[in-house]
Amino acid sequence: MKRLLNILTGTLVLSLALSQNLVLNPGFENESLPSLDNWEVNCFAESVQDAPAGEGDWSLRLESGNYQGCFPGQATQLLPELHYVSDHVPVVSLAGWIKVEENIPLLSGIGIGDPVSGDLLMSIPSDAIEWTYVEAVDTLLNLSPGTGYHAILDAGAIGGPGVGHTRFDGISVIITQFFQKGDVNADGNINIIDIVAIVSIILGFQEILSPYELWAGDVNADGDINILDIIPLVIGPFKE
Ligand SMILES: [Ca+2]
Ligand SMILES: [Ca+2]
Ligand SMILES: [Ca+2]
Repeated sequence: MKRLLNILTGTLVLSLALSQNLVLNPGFENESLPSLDNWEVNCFAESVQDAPAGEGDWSLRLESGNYQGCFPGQATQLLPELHYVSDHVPVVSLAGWIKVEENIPLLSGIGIGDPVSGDLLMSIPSDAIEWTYVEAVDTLLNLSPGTGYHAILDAGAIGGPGVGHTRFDGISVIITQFFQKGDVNADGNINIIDIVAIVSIILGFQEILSPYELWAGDVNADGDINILDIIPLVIGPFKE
């Protein structure tokens, strides 16, 4: 019963972060006034009176990085709800509007990652010179313990004396669902079908495994899929 309660509590905590935008001040405005609240800016940024349809009045205007000057040209925001959990992975939708002011290939984009190391979990490049909505969905299998993940808006970079600018608006990071260790077929349940799938992996019937199957089948997270991964599934949910 205690285990069942733990599972229920865990599910409750996880569901609090589901389906809501984890980004604060996603539209760079507050009651129709410009605002850069909640965003950390590395070089130069301002809120300007320009926005795509349905995104209010203001957007973020971010200066590109310059290899000889300020670099990188980024605005970042820590997403505390997005962190490593040993037995779950989140499916994340990242989206937003982007517009590059000058017709220069800056390699602008939005992403999720660690600004300290520069590692990105996912990213969407865009150098469109008209407001363009970009979106990507990914299962984040590579979250690391102790790393703080940020939404990263990147105005790209430029060499020499020039400068570029990229505008951003309506940024969203939404956890659409979680997958659990053991749920090898990713149907939201852990049952006999998953156990059969892990057995067939152990017996070598399935030679090519997706990164998700490798993660979900390694229930005890020791880097290998073997008989030890079946035991927690058999003595866990089925004994309640
Ligand atoms: Ca806006
Ligand atoms: Ca399943
Ligand atoms: Ca294992």
